[in-house]
Amino acid sequence: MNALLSRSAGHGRAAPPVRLVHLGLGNFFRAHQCWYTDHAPDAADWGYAAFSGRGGGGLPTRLTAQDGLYTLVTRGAAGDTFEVVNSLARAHDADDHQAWLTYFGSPRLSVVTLTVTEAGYLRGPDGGLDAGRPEVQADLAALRADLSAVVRTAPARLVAGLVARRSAGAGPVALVPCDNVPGNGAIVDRVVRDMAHLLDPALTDWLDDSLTVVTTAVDRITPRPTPDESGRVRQATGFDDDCPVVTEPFREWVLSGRFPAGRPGWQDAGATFTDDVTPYERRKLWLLNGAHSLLAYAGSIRGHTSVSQAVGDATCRQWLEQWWQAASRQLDQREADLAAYRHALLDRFANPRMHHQLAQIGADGSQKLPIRILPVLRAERAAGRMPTGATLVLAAWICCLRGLGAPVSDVHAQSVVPLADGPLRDAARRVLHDLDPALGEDAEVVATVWQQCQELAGGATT
Ligand code: CS2
Repeated sequence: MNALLSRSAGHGRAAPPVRLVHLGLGNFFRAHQCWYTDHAPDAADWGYAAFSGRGGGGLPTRLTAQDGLYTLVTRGAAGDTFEVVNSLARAHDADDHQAWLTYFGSPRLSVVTLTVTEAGYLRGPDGGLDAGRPEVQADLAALRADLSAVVRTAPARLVAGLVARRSAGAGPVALVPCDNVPGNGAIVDRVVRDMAHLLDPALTDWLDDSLTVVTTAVDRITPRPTPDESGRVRQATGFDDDCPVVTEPFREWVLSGRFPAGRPGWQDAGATFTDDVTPYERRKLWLLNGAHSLLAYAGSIRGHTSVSQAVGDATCRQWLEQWWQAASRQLDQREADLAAYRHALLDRFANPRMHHQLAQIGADGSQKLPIRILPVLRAERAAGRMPTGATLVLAAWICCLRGLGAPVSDVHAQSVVPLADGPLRDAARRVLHDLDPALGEDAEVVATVWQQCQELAGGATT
């Protein structure tokens, strides 16, 4: 008979002591930060307590039933490898706020990592915390009444934890955002300080002394697992695992910043520590994520459902090369290094065993395109060029908003879908204007996007 993963049955090792907290317990965290921690030479000293974000979907309960253990399936083009990851000591629901506060109040806690998505930071147009939002107001009111009240937004949860830490005299701590957005450290620093200031301006001095915020670039393609994954794990390992994670062999973690209370030896597990993550971050966001978005929209319009299918289509490949040419012109690395990176990306994308769904990548274009595509488009326009590889991504997104290709799933669907409605040229101008007013006013960009929308719609297979 098969057995559910459990530490007492000898699967995995003893749970390491909790010295790390994570907010945003999901597949990426388990394939990335947990994996690096488990592969550090001092892994036995560093355990994670992870909390689900909004809508945890029962994952903490399933993980707790397995003592925090889970199988990481590393899916190469030639086959799978299976390993039980040991670093997750405790898994908690988002609402388990007392546990959150208790960890923050412990001097053993050294590092808090985060994957809450860009939308989770609740930023307003000036980049700071959008204090006018009802959920921010609700959390502030709750904290003003009771500092240990249950709060729901990421900034409020962090500030509540930091207040508990200050009260307990538990010492300094590092926050390590691992969201796929440029300058994630500065973003978190700003919203945490904004929230803290609104709650109690006197917190600022303590934050100056006791909080460091690290900036990171993260990479590991981790598709949503399919329901048959547990069956494959059982067959290969003999374990019952209710929540395995599937990921690719490649991984990258680049970090910049200070860890005043220590950290695991992540560098010995392959993480890179540097003074400036910007070159890594841009290369990844533009060449990998920009290409992903291109394939998600243009590839789905051509009838494909997965990245590997789309990248096997000569037309998509041609568009991909056009995008990469434009993006590479704006990157500082040596051309040979960029060529090698693109070559490796093609192998990663073409992995036929990954089944990375275009619909998953196409979600939240309103959040992703401004950081993946627009910096390149703006820089190319400023240099007097028309980067058709960049405009095509926007054209394909507009077509999807109009009902072709990948279904729309976007935090801002309510405002953005109506913009894409009506006569095509006006729709294109409105969507571009909403992304960046200067783009909506650039007649050549509007004309190019309009033309590309027509071509895409003409060749659509769905
Ligand atoms: C993808 C990313 O869903 C998406 O938007 O582009 O999740 C991508 O797979 C990761 O950034 C890879 O590290």
